[in-house]
Amino acid sequence: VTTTRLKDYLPPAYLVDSVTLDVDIHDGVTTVTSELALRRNPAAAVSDAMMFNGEGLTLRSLALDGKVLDENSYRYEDGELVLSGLPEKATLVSVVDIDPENNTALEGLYVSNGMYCTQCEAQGFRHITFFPDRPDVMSSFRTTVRADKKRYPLLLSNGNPVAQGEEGERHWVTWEDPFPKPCYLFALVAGDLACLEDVFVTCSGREVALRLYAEHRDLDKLDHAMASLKNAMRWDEHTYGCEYDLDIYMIVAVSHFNMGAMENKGLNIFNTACVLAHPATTTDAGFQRVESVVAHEYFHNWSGNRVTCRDWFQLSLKEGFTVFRDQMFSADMNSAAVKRVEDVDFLVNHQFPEDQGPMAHAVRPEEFEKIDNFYTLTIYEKGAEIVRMQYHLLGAEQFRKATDLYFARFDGQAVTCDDFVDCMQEVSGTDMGQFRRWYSQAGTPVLSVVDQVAPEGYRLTFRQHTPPTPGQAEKLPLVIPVRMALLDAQGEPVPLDEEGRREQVLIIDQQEQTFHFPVSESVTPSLLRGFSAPVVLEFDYRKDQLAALLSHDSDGYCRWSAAQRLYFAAMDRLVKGQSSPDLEAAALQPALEQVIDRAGEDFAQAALLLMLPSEVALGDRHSPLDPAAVHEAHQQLKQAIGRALQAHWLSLSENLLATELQMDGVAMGRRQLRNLALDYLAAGGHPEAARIAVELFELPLCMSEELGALRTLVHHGLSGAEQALAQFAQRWKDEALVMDQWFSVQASAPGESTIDVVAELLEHPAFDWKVPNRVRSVLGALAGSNPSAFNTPKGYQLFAQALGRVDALNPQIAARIANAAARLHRLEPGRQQLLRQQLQAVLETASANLREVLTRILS
Ligand code: BAL
Ligand code: ZN
Repeated sequence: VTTTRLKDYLPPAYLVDSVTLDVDIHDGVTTVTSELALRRNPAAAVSDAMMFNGEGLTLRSLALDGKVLDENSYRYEDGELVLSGLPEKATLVSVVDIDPENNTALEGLYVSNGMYCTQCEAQGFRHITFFPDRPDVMSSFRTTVRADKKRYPLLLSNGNPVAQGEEGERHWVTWEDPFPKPCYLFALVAGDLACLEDVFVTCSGREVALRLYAEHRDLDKLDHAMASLKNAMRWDEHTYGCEYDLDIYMIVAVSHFNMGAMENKGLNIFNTACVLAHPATTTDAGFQRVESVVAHEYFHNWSGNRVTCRDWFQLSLKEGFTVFRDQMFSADMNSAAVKRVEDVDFLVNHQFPEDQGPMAHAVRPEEFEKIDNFYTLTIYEKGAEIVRMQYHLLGAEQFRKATDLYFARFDGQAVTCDDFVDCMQEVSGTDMGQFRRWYSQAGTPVLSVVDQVAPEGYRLTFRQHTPPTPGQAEKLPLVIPVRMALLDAQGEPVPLDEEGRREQVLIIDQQEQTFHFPVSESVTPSLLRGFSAPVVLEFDYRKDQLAALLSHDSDGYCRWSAAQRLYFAAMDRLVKGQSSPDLEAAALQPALEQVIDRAGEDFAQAALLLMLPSEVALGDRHSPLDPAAVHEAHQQLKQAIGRALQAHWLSLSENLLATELQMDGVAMGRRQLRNLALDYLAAGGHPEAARIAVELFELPLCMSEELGALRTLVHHGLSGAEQALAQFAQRWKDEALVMDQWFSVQASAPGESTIDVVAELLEHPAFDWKVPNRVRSVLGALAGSNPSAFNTPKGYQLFAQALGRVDALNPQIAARIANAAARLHRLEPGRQQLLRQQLQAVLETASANLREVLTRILS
């Protein structure tokens, strides 16, 4: 195992100014010829030796400046080819054979449903040819793809097509990408695909051909991605002044894909799940995901491709920034308040737990074994929060000046997170020194707040503390912006100072700070508005204060957070046996009724406020964790709320029914609330629930309705569930993405007995260990969102065995799924021991990817 460390970074000895690739695809063997124009790097220490990465390549020949190299003139071992005695400039030609047909790891060049495609980020290019596979080597690429004409009529690569020809039954196309890029942005596709074509006219009047490719049967599922792409292109021009630069923009949908999508220059490759959308087959959440992922990959054209990362420790430079950009885009396209709550919900329920576990790392980590394991929520989501804080600290106008400077100064370069913050600092004149700790310090800060009403006014005292994380025991104070207001008895913000401002941003940059406000009445603090910093906020709210925040606060996040606090407190008491479910539901009822009464203002927001935090999130509050007790408490509260408000759930289930399909935000919000109401109705054991669910299932307007009904039937074991599952499978057997949902609904049904269902699903003829989406739909659902089934002896055993099987095919996916076991150290001793034994058995044969994750979990 080799550990790569940030402190050891050295610039490459040689640069590759240009690459000419020839990829000759034949059944059983693909031959790659590459010609690299090497030049000594003036920014590196003088050396005549250069290292090229190459893995799984069958080397046929190497030639330097036209002279064939014999085996004594280079060293090739452990995936590294080293050449010494290189002149100032040289041309290296290599010829290698590769085997894409048997590439189940899905890195480099591989085959998906008869189509050749690539995934090179982070280190896939080394599986295609010899190359310095590091992001700070940026080259212009000229790529020729050759293949059988009939079977692969479409031959794509980055940039613009510049030549093509035919040779008997074969043909070839040459592509040229004029923008220097690192090899992780290289892409190639050879296949027989359908195309949806459109045109976008950029702000300077250039016409860009937009081409979205998918299998012929999926051509009718590309319209939403196309609309999203055009919206994203326009938005980036308006918001960031970023104009698209090539003549063509292509997206290709691929069924076998490790990630969601990939931003290869001019030729994005997408997991079908993130690009195909049709109301009949895609849920509303799926539509929103397509919109945001299409935008995300498009935005990378500037934040990632034109300006890229110097090394992989800087991954959040492009990912955090680009997630922030896609979040703001989706907020502009939809309801900003709802979007913010959804993003915060995701962060606090998934990234915060990562910070509490063995995989905790800084947004700019110090070291890694396999970089693939660092495509994490911390890099992406926390990274986005750090950019968001800078946006708010500077204000929209200054922030735009800073990003203008960033793009102008570093265009065509590979840079660092510090370079990004430097631009913020330079433009604003603010010292960002302490702020930079957000990049280097791992863990979620806890901000404890107490208030005091004194004769001279109201006081808030803040104390910050970041718990230790693996390898980082000592923590320093961070800069924490706290947007806040003080609400009077009517829920109105009171003036906070002589100028009469009713909202302020307090900057907490020391361990402890107190702020005074000239307020004498009794107030409720509305803190961290808009979730102004990624911290855990502790304040001992009274129940009536939380109810008041939930009812009156104008800030969407604070309303949601108040609801979460109420739910968690109720369930915590149930876990500890301190209360009864009916008492808790009765106490919550008035506040929930207020939300329901106002649901018409924003259905989606109402649904977010009425939804209980997940069982996993509840479990994260209890240590040692007894998942069975947590499951019981969660079920009990849900059932009691189902009973207490059953008249509301019934009327929402019936009255929000639409008669005609609409796909706008309001219609989606209605469906979301309606599905939730139906779920509560079923949880409360209402006799009408099964009838309503079956009716909806029989005649749905769209997949959100159909799947919502199916989920309610299956998760509550209602009569008709078995038949609905059979019917659904029959109806959708040819739609892989819909069948993923069929698998996932069953694997996530709460309760211990689901583990037997999962065992059967893994044996189902439609289950395929080689398709990441299918594997995730069962194993991801089980381990990530079904704690009552997962945390059983059988659950652990099945999980571990499956992990080993996935790992033998696809190490990246195995490692990702293994992260679900990261709560091991929180479990009660009995389960902890069982899970540990199972994981240890897998460790013995684990790939490097899986080993890194398991070793951390088991340490
Ligand atoms: N760069 C990997 C996929 C993404 O974040 O866009
Ligand atoms: Zn990205």
